[in-house]
Amino acid sequence: TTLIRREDYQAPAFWIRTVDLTFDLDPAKTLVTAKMQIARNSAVAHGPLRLHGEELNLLRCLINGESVSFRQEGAELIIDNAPDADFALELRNTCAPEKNTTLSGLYTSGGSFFTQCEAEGFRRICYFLDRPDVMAVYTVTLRADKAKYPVLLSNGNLLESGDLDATRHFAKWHDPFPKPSYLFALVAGDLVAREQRVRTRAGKDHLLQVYVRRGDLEKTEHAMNSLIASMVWDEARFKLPLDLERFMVVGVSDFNMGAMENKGLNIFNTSALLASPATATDTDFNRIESIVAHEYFHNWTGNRVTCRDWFQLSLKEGLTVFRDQEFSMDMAGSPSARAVCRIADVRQLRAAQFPEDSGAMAHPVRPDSYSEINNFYTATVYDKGSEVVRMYQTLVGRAGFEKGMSLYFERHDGQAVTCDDFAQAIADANPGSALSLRLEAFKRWYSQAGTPRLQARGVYDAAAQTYTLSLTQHNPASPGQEHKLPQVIPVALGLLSEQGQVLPLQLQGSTEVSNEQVLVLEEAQQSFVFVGVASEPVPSLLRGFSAPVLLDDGLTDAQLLVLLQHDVDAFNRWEAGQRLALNRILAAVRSGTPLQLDGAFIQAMRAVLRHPELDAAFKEIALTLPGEAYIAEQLAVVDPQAIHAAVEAAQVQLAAALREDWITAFEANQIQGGYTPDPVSSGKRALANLALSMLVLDAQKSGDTVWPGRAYQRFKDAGNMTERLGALAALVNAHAELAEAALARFHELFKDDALVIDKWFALQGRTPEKDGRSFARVRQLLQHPDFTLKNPNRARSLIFSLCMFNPAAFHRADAAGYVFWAEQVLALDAINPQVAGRLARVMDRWNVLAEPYRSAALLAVQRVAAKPDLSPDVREIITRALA
Ligand code: DPP
Ligand code: ZN
Repeated sequence: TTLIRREDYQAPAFWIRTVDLTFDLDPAKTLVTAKMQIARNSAVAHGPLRLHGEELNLLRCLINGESVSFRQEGAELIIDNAPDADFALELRNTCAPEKNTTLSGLYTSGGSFFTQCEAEGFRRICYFLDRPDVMAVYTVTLRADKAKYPVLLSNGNLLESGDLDATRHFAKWHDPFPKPSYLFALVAGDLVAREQRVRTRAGKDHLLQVYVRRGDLEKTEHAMNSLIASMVWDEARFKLPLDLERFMVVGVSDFNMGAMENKGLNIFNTSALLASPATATDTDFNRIESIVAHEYFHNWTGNRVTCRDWFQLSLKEGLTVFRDQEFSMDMAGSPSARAVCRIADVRQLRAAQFPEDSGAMAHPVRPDSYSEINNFYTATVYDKGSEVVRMYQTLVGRAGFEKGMSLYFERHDGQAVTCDDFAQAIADANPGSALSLRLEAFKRWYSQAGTPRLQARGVYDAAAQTYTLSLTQHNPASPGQEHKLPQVIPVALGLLSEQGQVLPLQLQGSTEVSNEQVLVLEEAQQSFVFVGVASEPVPSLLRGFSAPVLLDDGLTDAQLLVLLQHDVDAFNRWEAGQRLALNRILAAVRSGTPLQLDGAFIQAMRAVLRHPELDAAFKEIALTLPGEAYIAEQLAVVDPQAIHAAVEAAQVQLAAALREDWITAFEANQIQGGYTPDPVSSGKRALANLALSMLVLDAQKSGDTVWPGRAYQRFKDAGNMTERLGALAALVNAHAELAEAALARFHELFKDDALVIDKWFALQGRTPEKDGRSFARVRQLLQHPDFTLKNPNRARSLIFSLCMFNPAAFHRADAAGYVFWAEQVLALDAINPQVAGRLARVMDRWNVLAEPYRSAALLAVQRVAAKPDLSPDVREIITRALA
């Protein structure tokens, strides 16, 4: 496999101005005719026309209507004698959609046709310059059997449709916006649509459609509402309107990603689209809202302005994740609900991106090289990329950021650009800002991998009434990056008195006094002196998680307790509680002694749970212990069993010590009346579910049968999936006797709903280990008639659940978990390399495992590496793991 390097970028030798595609759709053999208008790029020296093509059967190749000689070399079609003047190229080829299990290119699912072209799927449909800087205007004609495929969709606007003969019909679409090939899409099948006409602020009318299979229509209301809310929000916040008459969203159950932002024709994994109260949880409702928004927002950040090359992926993904996170916060409403959104995003970053950034696959937000771009749709590009965009906003302010966005579109609408172009636009719109003064240093966030360590130490001088805060940063080495330069780290902070009152902030030499400030650390070490500090302060640092770093603030338990009780910043209030828990878990893991929670910690947690003003959603996240992956990040040598044992002990002890409070919390957070997924009710359901799981867990230890019985009753009677799944999970995770009956009943109830059966598999894949039973169950479930590796959602629900989210069941002393992983990676690789590549990532951090896990994990990685015909996807991941 070859390594592609960012520094080797060259503009294309040819431009494709327009493309006219005709599809004769047939599952076994689809005929594709492509007519393109091509122009030489005068900026590039004379050379052959090289088109990408994969697994295609070429039938015809004409230039200006005449046959021309060509060569096929690997996955390229090469025409050596292409004219210097503009010319017409006509190509004809076939492809085999029903044999396409990779779900990249054109494929069939449930008897319909779908496409997925990002990143390089278009070349699996026809020969093309399949790179994002080649933008063409598409006209697409679809021809197919009328009875089997009554709906024929492609990007843009419908020009014409009608019958071809007695059995076949056609539809012709035109997209007026030039676009890269990765945004092409077609759908053909027996689908139905929910429709809504809307008028934008600008007074334009649009038709919104959500297409799904018959029977799923009633599950599209939430997606439609989310789409309308996204439109309204983007116009209000960034003045970005919808630019097409028609905007379509289509659901498909076989899909590699969450969703895809094809111009005017978004294609969604049904898991990110369909919801009803009876079948989807609050988490699903939230996820759908944010993914519908994400894909819609791509229409500007990604489609109108796209990426010059795939190294710039975060240009569109980091920015669009930032936009969907801002949208979700604005939708949440209250300050507390906003904070809960922020906390959830940071938890996700810490669970997935931090480990990535310290493992074999660590890469900068703008990677320097790849061999398979599909491997770089990562937490770093997406979630760290979003944090980088958030830092721009922190440095230039909200209004300044909006000005920067306007300038970005003014300069680059219709272009394929780079992360540098974005940075420059934000900086140029904000001359003299904290960003513009240090733009080059700030851009190290794009070029340096790794999570910077930020150390903060404060010294109070009572006589001088000064407080000196010393900040030190260090970014450990990453693969290929031995030494790193200091990064620009915005540190939002406030000071509290030891009684919890806000202390005003005034930097030495400044006349400005405020309650909160953003310090900008740019050197390896810097000190900041605050004057007029009346008493020894407790610093509240990195408020709202103002930079994606690992903070060591050296605060004592007493100081953390002040923050937990009094900080005005809800994020840091939560963080203080997490730190108290983390310190205790780490102490137990490091000393190898069983965890024993102390009275002060339990009392603090009780105070949160009983607090009269904090809302349920906040209590639930505050009472949830830090994730095992994030705990592992704090340790140089990782013993997953020791971490799990400590977390489990903390859970059991919190369950017992707060039993009466859990009962109160459960009773107090019951919701009467119908289901709505709003933040207040979903917060109450989340807390009630947590309380129930604690009560069932405690009952398992004490032998009490009342709470398992109540959980089973609630499971049976629940009026919505959030409560039903919560009760089921309480029983299953505690290994309660009633769990078996409940699982069987759940399966019987939902056997016809694939997305719910995914939950049934996932719950079992994630069941905390007890005597090897959870692992054994997963092995057994592989044989279940409902299980298949071919459907990515199903494969993820069982296999990824075990390997990625169930460390204690996966990391076994007998190495059976690793053997299982190797088997599944190889089996998946033969079907779907993209999904296999994702599963291969599980071993990114084999190197930091404690023995005996480390040696056993290495053997499993080597076993996969020994397979000669691995996909480039898996080969790259495995090669990096062994580097
Ligand atoms: N579909 C993926 C996303 O929206 C890739 N663009 O992030
Ligand atoms: Zn995206």
